[in-house]
Amino acid sequence: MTTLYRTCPLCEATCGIAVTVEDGAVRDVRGDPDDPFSRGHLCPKAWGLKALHEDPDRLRRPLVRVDGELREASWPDAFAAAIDKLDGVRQRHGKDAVAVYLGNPVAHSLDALLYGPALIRALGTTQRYSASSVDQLPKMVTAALMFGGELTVPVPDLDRTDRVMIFGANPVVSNGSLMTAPGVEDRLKAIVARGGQVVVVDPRRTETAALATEHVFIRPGGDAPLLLAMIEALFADGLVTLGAADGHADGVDEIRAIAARYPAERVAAAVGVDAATIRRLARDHAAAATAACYGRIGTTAQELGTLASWAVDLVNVLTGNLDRPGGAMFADPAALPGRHRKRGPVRLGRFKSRVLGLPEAFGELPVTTLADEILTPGDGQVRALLTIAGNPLLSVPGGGRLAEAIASLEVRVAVDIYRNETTRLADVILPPPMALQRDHTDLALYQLAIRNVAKYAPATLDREPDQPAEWEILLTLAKGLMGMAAAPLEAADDVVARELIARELDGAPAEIAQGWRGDDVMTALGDRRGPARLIDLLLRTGPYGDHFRSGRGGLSLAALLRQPHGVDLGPLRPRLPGVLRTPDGRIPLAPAPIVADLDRLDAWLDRPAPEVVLVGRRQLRSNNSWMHNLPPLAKGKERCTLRVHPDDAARLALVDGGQARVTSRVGEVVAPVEISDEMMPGVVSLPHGFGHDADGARLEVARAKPGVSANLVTDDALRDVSGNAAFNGVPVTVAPA
Ligand SMILES: Nc1nc2c(c(=O)[nH]1)N[C@H]1C(S)=C(S)[C@@H](COP(=O)(O)OP(=O)(O)OC[C@H]3O[C@@H](n4cnc5c(=O)[nH]c(N)nc54)[C@H](O)[C@@H]3O)O[C@H]1N2
Ligand SMILES: Nc1nc2c(c(=O)[nH]1)N[C@H]1C(S)=C(S)[C@@H](COP(=O)(O)OP(=O)(O)OC[C@H]3O[C@@H](n4cnc5c(=O)[nH]c(N)nc54)[C@H](O)[C@@H]3O)O[C@H]1N2
Ligand code: SF4
Ligand SMILES: [Mo]
Repeated sequence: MTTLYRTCPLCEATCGIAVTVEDGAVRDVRGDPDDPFSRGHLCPKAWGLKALHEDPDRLRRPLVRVDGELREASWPDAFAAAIDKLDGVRQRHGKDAVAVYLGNPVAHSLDALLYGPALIRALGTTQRYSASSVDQLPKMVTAALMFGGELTVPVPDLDRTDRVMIFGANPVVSNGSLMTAPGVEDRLKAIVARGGQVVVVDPRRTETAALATEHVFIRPGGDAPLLLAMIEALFADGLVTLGAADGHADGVDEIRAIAARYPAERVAAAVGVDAATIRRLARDHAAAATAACYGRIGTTAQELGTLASWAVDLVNVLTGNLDRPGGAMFADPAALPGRHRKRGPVRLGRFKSRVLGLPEAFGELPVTTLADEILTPGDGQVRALLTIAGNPLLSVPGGGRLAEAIASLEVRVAVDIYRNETTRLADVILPPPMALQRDHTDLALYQLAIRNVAKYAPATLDREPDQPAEWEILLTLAKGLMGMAAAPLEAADDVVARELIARELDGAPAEIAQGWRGDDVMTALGDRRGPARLIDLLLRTGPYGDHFRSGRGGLSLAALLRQPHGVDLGPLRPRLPGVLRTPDGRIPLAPAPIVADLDRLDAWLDRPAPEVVLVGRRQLRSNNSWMHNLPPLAKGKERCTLRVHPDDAARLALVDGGQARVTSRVGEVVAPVEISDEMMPGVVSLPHGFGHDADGARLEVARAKPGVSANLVTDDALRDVSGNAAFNGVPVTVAPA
């Protein structure tokens, strides 16, 4: 038996785990007490890793559709089929006829993060989609416009703050998002224990609200007006101070003028919070020695997501809390692609979607319009879909129409570990190794961590015989689509490495690579291949790196591998103005594209509130749509329930344990009712990611408790200005079924 250390990749918390392995089987998964960040913390989902490894439904060999049936095939045959089919569509209909969708696990996969871009370039399509546009796109837009980078997102400095205001997040269950903080529940409790305040603003009295010092119900969608009213109160009471942002931020007067239009008394009724409370929240926030404002999926996946995300950071800036210990700070990760590169101004909407004319953001189109692009005939119609670690059929609003659309395609190829609701329709499924069978570091999440840490783990378990690594799968597809199927994989990997080296040297100060050229760096990186080589490069050229100098000390992959529990790089440090990547190195507080969206906010304020709206809910033993097939997580009582306030239940004649029919513009579902005064009256909550009764899927455990897909009811026409889906605040009618 050996125990190997790594990081759990199942959510954003990055808990260190100790995996005990015997004869290629997982004996045990425990929290790693020596992990400097998580110190042994673990949630029940980590156990899912053992179950995931053992799951007989998890795919280990590729499947290719022959005579209508998905059948096991050899890897070379499956690659050839995938490339041939995708290329066939390109030949017949052009490059834009192939759409690609990247799902959430990509953010947790080193392989996919580093090699996905090569595949996307090889596809050469503008039909690019990802789970970003059903998730955090509004925050990416505001971070890019205000701070110059779409992941330059300030995170609450939880361990030192006196007060955190949490809008539309339930970190006790989700374990934190756009805020990497293992053991977040304990960190929040510690704030309360040291006499600080945790304030939760949510239409549901959540598990996080239960430990908070204050919970405020808010009408879904009301965050932007509420926050602007808080800002108005800050100005009115003379409480605005810029702190560390002073001298770096522009547009304070414009913000004052904007906020003046939204006094608490104007927004109170619409947001469902009385004016005195709004004014007090502003005063309390300003009075705290340090404070941070934080918003998550309830503030992004809603109609006014960009405005809400912007207003969250405005409060951080205007209370002097941006970039101050205890406030909202920027992480400084050890490995970060493109760190030294100069950036031009962020331009959104460089191209538009074909059917609805929706603007691209960061090279992608909103996935809520994927069905339109598939179903609407004409030049540029999408005829093939490549999904990588995604289950859009259950994850994207208007799932009913999307299912029809995906079924109508000429070709579907999936890189996925399961034959699930989406991939059951595929012509080829290429299954990568599971999480424990690959190298891991958190390239994306350490950019959002509340402490700077670094860690790298090689694969804990062997792959199946013949099974390529995920990066090899992606790169094999890439070179095949570039007409270079016969070229050796090593050569393609060298091209990827050389490109990344060029990118990292671009703009890098001379001392970082001793003035070396790309060839010298390539040589210095030695024999490693795949993600390991690329991470070595990023570590060594980063702020803690060895800069390729022996004797300097500092990080390299070799140095990190000697510390299997990870390395603590200390609490977050102030980073203004160096962290700013805006063209003028300043913070524009009132970017024009955001300000222009205030018209929609005005309309929202004036619009009568629907009688009932639907919001989402996450659950500890679940992970979006894909961990419902793991027995230790799936056991227990029915979880796909509709939570309803007692007053609503009485009015709508719903009984606890009875069935309710939820109907929206686009569809309906029937779900069991749970009556609970944790809900705000007029708001019902249904988790997403269920609906596991589709024909042709291979998810036998999940099928036993299928639940229904919330996204049969959420409306693909409801969007934020960024294009992000608004599945919070969907008008619905609810009746007994
Ligand atoms: N109504 C409603 N809808 C929502 C949300 C909501 O709150 N409410 N939340 C949204 C959010 S925040 C998100 S992020 C999306 C998620 O949307 P998606 O990313 O589309 O869906 P997931 O359920 O995360 O599915 C992940 C897929 O990746 C596969 N997978 C798991 N591990 C790996 C791996 O290592 N490699 C590969 N190649 N595949 C792997 C799984 O089998 C599964 O098919 O859902 C969104 N949809
Ligand atoms: N256990 C578990 N952990 C997960 C996931 C999971 O599925 N299960 N998914 C992961 C993913 S992909 C993500 S993106 C994160 C998400 O992380 P969180 O954002 O923390 O997730 P949620 O629990 O969905 O919390 C959203 C909250 O917003 C509230 N809300 C809805 N509408 C509004 C609104 O208009 N305003 C306000 N203020 N609140 C509103 C909801 O009631 C809910 O409590 O979680 C990640 N972690
Ligand atoms: S909190 Fe997240 S990272 Fe930690 S064990 Fe649970 S799923 Fe894994
Ligand atoms: Mo997400």
